[in-house]
This record gives sequence, C-alpha cells and structure tokens, in this order.
Amino acid sequence: MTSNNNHYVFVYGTLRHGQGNWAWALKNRSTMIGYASTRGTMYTLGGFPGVILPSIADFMIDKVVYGEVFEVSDEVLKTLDCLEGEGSMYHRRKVLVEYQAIKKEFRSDDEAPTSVFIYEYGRTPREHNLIPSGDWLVYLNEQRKA
Ligand code: PCA
Repeated sequence: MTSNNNHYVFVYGTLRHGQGNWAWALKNRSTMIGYASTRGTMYTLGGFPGVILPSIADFMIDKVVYGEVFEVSDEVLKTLDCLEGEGSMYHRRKVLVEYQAIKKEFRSDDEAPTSVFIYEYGRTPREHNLIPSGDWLVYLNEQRKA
C-alpha cells in the first residue's frame, strides 16, 4: 500500500465499492473504513449521481445520502479530483458522516473519521431527477427491475 494514506472521502456513486470507477481508482489503492451517510439530496445525472449538500436555508430538510468512506493517499485524492472535475463539475467539500457499519480494523466510532471529503455536484439538477432513497445502489437496482 502507499504510505501517506491520510485523506478520507465519502463516495456515493460510481466510486462506491463494486462500481465502475471504484474498480480502477480505489480498489487496491485505498482502505474502506465503512458504510456511512450524510445529509444531502441525490439526483441522477444519467449514468452517475450528484449530491447537493443542505444550505443553511434547508436546515429543517432531513434528506440523507448513503455511501462509503475510504482512506486514500495524496496521489489517489488527486486522481479523484481529476475524475470528478474538482472545481467545476463537482466541488470537494467537508461533511460530517454517520456510520452504519464500520470495518473491524476501525473498531470504535471514535477511531473512524467523521469529518470527511465529499464531491458535491456543482450545477443545479432537475427536481424530477431526484433519487428519493438517497442511495445510488438502490436506485440502480430499481432501474434494473423496471
Ligand atoms: N462519483 C463520485 C461522485 C459522483 C460519482 O458518480 C462518487 O462516487 O462519490
């Protein structure tokens, strides 16, 4: 493994465990910490999703999005920034996550980082593209059945 694995990223779409971008960008190049959620709203943009984080004005809206937290090196973080079009298509921000399940190596909630990066979608999605479950894998599964 690479040495300075000191960044934590919450992924919710094509970077999720088992998905296309995970396979080349994260698999064997990162450590999965666990399954987590954060406050936000998820939209489909076609073959991938975008999350919009709550603004101060939506403090009462209780929407949640699901994904996984990975520990990555400087090098992998740079790859992810490139992939996500950091600064235009997506903006890398810090969010607080809550864990649903933590891998054995990170036994307690205290050890698992709760302030982590996320790629927030940088444009305005269409309301009819909302993913009510907030879970890209649930959404893909529903599409398969439809
Ligand atoms: N890739 C990033 C953002 C959306 C996407 O498809 C992710 O999985 O978090």
